[in-house]
This record gives sequence, structure tokens and C-alpha cells, in this order.
Amino acid sequence: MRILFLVAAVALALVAALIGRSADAKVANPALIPAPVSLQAKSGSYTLGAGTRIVASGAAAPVGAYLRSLLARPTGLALPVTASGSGIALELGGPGSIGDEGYVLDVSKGGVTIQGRTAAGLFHGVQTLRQLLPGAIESTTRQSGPWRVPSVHVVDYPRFTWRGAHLDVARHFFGVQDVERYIDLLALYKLNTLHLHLSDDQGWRIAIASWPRLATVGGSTQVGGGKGGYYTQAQYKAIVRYAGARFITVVPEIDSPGHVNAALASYAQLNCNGKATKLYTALQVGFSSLCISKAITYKFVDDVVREISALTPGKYFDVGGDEAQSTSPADLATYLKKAQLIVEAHGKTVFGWVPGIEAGNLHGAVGEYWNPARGSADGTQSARTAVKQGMKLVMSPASTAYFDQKYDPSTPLGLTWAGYNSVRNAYSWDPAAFVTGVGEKDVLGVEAALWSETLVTLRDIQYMTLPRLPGLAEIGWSPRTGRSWAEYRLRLATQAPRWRAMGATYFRSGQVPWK
Ligand code: TNX
Repeated sequence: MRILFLVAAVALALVAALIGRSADAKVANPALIPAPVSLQAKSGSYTLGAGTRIVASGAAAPVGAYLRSLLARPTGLALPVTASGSGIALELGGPGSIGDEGYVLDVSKGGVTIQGRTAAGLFHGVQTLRQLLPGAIESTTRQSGPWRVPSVHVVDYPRFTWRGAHLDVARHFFGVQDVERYIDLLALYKLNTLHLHLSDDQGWRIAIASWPRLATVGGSTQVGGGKGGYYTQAQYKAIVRYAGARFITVVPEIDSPGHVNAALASYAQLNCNGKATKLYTALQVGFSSLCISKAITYKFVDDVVREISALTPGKYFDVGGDEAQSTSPADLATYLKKAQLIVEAHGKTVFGWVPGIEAGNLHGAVGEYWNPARGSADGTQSARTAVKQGMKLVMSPASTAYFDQKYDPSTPLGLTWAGYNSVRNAYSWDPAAFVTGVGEKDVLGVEAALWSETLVTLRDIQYMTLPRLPGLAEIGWSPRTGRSWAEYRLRLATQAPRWRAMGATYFRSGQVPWK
């Protein structure tokens, strides 16, 4: 009986490999997200055991240590990281075709080999290995095996270089540990960018030594009037380090010249009339602006950009630029040009919202497209303008990539201004075909946006991102051809036991046949 089952399983796997990923829905294993560029399922498997070593040295050693930290607790195995031996080998190398972030993964009876040309590539291969193991591998307590990995040959690399997730820590503040749990989810699905929205009308969330009241006053509340909070510079550095160890780059955002009430409430001299505003804890946008004509404004921006840039190894600094309804168009253009000079003087490249920063005609900046109004003058036109100005775009259309929008009318959290964003809707779009006139060559990648007006806890973050985040990750990583919702939803269903094992909450959408 068992043999028969095995034969049947192997036959199914072979058929699936032959006819491709859109194959028979019943082939749930190996069900990987994001779908790899190529996957050949083979017969047999490798089982982790007492003798398994993680063989990694040099630049691969930290990835080996990370892999050990994932596997040792649930398996109860020692899994020493050594320079030689057999088990799971992490090797620097592989064909040029896999690029800087890709990997080749081979599993056979004798062991597992992951090749990558960089440590990042090895790290992504490790995420695939993780998904090939039973879901119980995500548990934080010891589980019973067997820890079997099906034999496969995978060659895999990303479609886009920017695969991001944004988190608004300004509307509601989230502490370092919550952010680390969010980073863990990004890593599992091979995302490589964490965009932290560090300031807004309702809160300023990072300590700035030269302007201390930003954090102590501006950070002292949040939406709804709670106590808010802020990261010390050491805490921000810890987030950057935790992300970096997972090959995720942090992009800090100080939203400006609008969305600045928390700063205006902290320092009277930043206001045109010299009077501090009151702290703000409601949901309106577009009512605040930096004082474009005052010299102190640029001293402030320079100090903030300098201090945060010094803590940030990544290339980008996000100046915001969105919803500046209280800044005149001429002032907005003036401000953005000055802000770009400041950002570049501190060695960074401007990132900012579109619609928003195209008002400054900032050659060389990268825009994050957000306005979903397909075909409307203020929406897609701004994206075409940005591209004509020489900007590359990260696609985050609110109608599909905003995970603060409700799934459906029954969702207890979230907003609805961009429409309901079901799991299917969030998966069914293409970043290179969203805006007419903005194609593959203009697009650096994709990003999920998680605004936190209605989100208060880590559970809220998980509920809104799971199960939409894996779909966005697949759009960013996997080839455009050969994917379909009908097949994807089956793979997505197999992720739920993993989320349960790690203790993460998720929305049990009726669109997915959950396991
Ligand atoms: C629009 S998207 C905003 C944010 C809100 C969000 C809520 C963008 C650049 N601005 O200020 O938090 O909608 O969905």
C-alpha cells in the first residue's frame, strides 16, 4: 500500500514536472512561493538526521549559521556548521545566469547542495529548502520528524531587483520585536527591501540627536491618542542589522513637505508663523506643510537626513512627497529640488511617492507609484511623467498592493478608499502592465504598503499581510509566464500550516482551499 502510494506520488510529481507548474492541482508538493524559474521534481528524498552537518565556510558561513538557527530548535538536531562533511552544503558559485540573488538547489538521497554566487543567493536557496521541509519546521518548539526533503533540482533567480514591503510605524508605533517578526515574513518569501515610514502627522518615530524634541514630543502619541513611541538610534540600527542579516535593505522615510505635523508640534521655529501646532491623533491627510521659505527648514532636513543616513547602509532615502495639499505647487517643486540636493550630499538617492515627487522633476530619483486611478489624469499620468523625467518606478498601486485595504466588507481592520483588495485581486496584476506607457524597463520592482491607521498590534500586521504578501512576493520574483490564480491558490493553501506553526495569524479567505 505504502509502496503503491509512493509510486503514485512519484508519477504525479514527474507528470507535474513535465507539463509545468500549471499542472494538476493535486500536486501540492513541492509547493513553493514564490514559484521558482525552474523546478524538476525527482524521486527519493533526503532526511535530516543526527549526522547532518551544515557545510559552509567563508562568506557562506553566516548563512549556514542562520540556517542552523532555523532548523535546530524544531528538529532537536545539532546541525553543526562546519567546513567539511556531508548534509547541507552551501557553496559560493554557480552559473552566471542566476545573477546576484539567485541559486541552484539540488536535493538527492545523499544530501542537499545550494549554490549561489553571493551570500544573498544562498540565503534565498535556504528559504526554498525551508519550504521543502514539513510545515512543522516553523515551530519554535521541538517537533517530531521525519525531516524529509523531496529530491529536486531547482534553478531560480528574481525577475525584479526591488521586492519590498513598507510598514507605517508612524500612525501606530511598532516596537523592534514586532518589526523583526515582519522582517521574518519578508525573508521567507524572498523580499529584499523594508521601507520604514518613520514620520507622519501623528508621530515621529526615530531619535534625532540634533533635534531631540522630534522623538520626545513628536513621538509621544499616535492615532487614537495612545502613547506612541520611537526608536532610539541604537534600536533603529538593530532593525537595520537584523534586516541586513536577512539580505533585506532598510529604506527610511521621512515624509515631507506634507505629513509633518509631529515635527511642527515639536519645534515652533519650523512653522511659518513661529507657533508650534498641537499634536494630532486623527486620520486626516494633507493639512500640514514645512515652511518652504524659511532657512531653518533646510537645516532641519539636512540634520535629519545626515543622522539617519549615517545609520543606514542602503542606497535610498525616502523624502515622501505625497499629498502635499498644503504646499503650493511652486513651493513643492522648490522644496523637492532642495531635498534632493541634501539627500545626495549625504550619499543617498531620493526615493519618494508618485504622484508626489514628479512635481520636482528629480532626475535620477526612484518613484513609488501608488495612485490607483487607472487612466485618470492625476494617477497614471504622473507615472508616465516620472518615467519621462528619467525616474525608475517601484510599483505599489493602492488598488492591488495596499495591504491596509480591507479584503472584503467583513474585514474588521483596514480602510476602503482604494477598494476591497481580496487575496485574488492582490495576486492578479502585473507591475510592467499596470500603467500604459510604463513597461518592464521602467520598473525596478514591486512593494506592498502597510499603512497603520487601523493596525495596532503584530497580529493586526499579520492578519493584513497573510495571505496577501506571498502573492506580491511571487509577482516580484517569479517569471510572468506560466502563473495563474487557479494554480497559485493551491500553493498558497499549503502555507497555512507553516503560519500556524510559527504562531502567525492570517485571514482565512474563502478564495483559498486551506490545508
Ligand atoms: C494614502 S499612499 C497615503 C497615506 C495613507 C494611506 C492609507 C500615500 C502616499 N499616502 O498617507 O496612510 O493612503 O491607505
